[in-house]
Amino acid sequence: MSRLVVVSNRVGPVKDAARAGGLAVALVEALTACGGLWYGWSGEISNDSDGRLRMTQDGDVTLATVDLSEQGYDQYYNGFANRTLWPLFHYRLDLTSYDRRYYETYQQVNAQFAEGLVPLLQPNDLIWVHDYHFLAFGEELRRMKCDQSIGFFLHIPFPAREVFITLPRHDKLVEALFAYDVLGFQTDRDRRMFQDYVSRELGGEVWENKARAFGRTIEVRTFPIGIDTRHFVGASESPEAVNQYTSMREMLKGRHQIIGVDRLDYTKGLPERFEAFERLLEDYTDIHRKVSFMQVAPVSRTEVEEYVDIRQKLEGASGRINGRFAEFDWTPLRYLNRSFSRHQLAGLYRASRIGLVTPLRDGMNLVAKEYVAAQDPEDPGVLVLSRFAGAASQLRSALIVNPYDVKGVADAVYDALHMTQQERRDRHQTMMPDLLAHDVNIWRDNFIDAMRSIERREAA
Ligand code: GDG
Repeated sequence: MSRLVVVSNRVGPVKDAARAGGLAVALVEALTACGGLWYGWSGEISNDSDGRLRMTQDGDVTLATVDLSEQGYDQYYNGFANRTLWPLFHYRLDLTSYDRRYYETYQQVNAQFAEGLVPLLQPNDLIWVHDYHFLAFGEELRRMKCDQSIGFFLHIPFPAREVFITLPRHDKLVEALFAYDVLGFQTDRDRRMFQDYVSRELGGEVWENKARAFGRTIEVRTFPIGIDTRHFVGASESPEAVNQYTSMREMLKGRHQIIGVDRLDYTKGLPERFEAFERLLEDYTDIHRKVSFMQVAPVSRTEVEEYVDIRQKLEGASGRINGRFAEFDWTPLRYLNRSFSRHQLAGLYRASRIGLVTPLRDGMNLVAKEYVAAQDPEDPGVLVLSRFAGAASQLRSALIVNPYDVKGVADAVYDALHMTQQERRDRHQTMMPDLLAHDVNIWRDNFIDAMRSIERREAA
C-alpha cells in the first residue's frame, strides 16, 4: 500500500485528534493505517533558517513541521492567505487586499515548504495537499521533479469567475493548480465555477470531471466533506453531553433555545444573524421570555484587523439587543467568545430547539451537520440554514434562508419555533441517512481512491 502524505497548514494533534474533531480524526486514521507522514506549519515563528524542520514520531504517524519566518507569517499567513484568498474566495472584495508583496511571499513560502518536504518523500507516496494556504505547493513539487500522485482539496468555496479575475495573476494560481492530478471541491457549484474559469478565461477544455489546460488534463471532482456522524451521535449521548444538556435545560426553565456556533469570522454572517434575532423580537412580541439565543463564537485570526472590527461590532449589537429587550429574569441573547469541548457542544446542540447557521458564504459548514446529528430523533430541533453554505446542497430538509434577508431569517426562526413535532421528526429523518452515508471517512476514502486511480492509470 502506498504511504499517505498529508500537507496542511496546521499539523496534528494526533493524540488530541478526537478532541479536535472529525477532520483530524479521519486524517489520523488514514495516516495510521499506512504509517503516513503529516507535514505543515509548526505554528511557530522564527527567523532561524537552520534546522527548521522538526520531525516527531507519534504512534504510527510521522509529524514533520516547519516554522514560518516573521515575514512569512505577516505576508503569507496573515497576508495572502487570510487577507487576500480568504476574503476573495468568500466574495468579500471589500475586505480583499491586493498587495503584490503578499503574493510573492506566498509563492516563496509554498516553494520553501515544498523544498522541505522533498527529501522526506518516497517514490510511491500519495500526496494530499489541503486548502488555500497551499494552492502553489504542487507546482513547486513538480519543479523539484516529484512525479508522485498529488491531490488538492479546497475547503473553502471557489468563487465565480468575475470575482476571481479581480485578483492580479489569477491565471498563475490556476496554472499552479494544474500541477495536481486531482482537484477536489466541496460542492458541484464550486467545481463548475472552476471549470467555467478554465473554459472561458483560459480557453481550456472541460468535460464531466476533467479539465484540460497548460498541456495537462486533471481530475476535477466534488467531494463534500462530512462529519464523523456515528461518533457525533454517540457524543451527544455521552455523560458529558448529558450533563451539559441537563444543566442547560434547567437554566432555560422551559424556554426554547436558538444556538449558533461559529469561529468569530466575517464570513459567518454574525452581525446579520444578530439583526435577524433583533427583528424577531421586534416583530413577534408573543415569544418574549419564551426564547433565548446563545451564540458561541471563539475568536480566531486576532491579528487581522477585520477580525478585530467584527468583534467590536458584535459586542455592540449584543449589548444593544439585551439593553432593548432584557427583563430581570430573561436575557434574550448570550454571546460567548469561548470554546467548549466537543461533547459539551453536542449537549448544547441537543438542548437547542433551533440551530441557526447563516454564513454569508461557506465551503461546507460542519456545524450544520453536527447540529442535526446531535438531535434526539424523537424530539429533534430544526436547522435554519443559509443557502450560501455548501451544506445546503445536502441538507435540503433544513429551513433554507437567505442570510442577507434579515426579515426572512426572522420569519423562518419564528416558523421553526412553531413547527409540529411530526414535521420536525420528518425533516430530521430525511437528513440523517445522508449524513451517515456521506461521513468524513467516506469523504477521505473517496479522495484517496481518486488519487490511487491516477496512480494505477499512470502505472498501466
Ligand atoms: C473550514 C471551511 C468547511 C466551533 N466552535 C467550537 C468548536 N467548533 C468546531 C465546530 C466545527 C468546526 O469548529 C468549524 O467548522 P466549520 O465547517 O463550521 O467552519 P470553518 O472553521 O470555517 O472550516 C468550512 C470546513 O473547513 C471543513 O472543510 O466546512 O466551510 O470554512 O467542527 O464544531 N469545537 C469545539 N468547541 C467550540 O467552541 N470543540
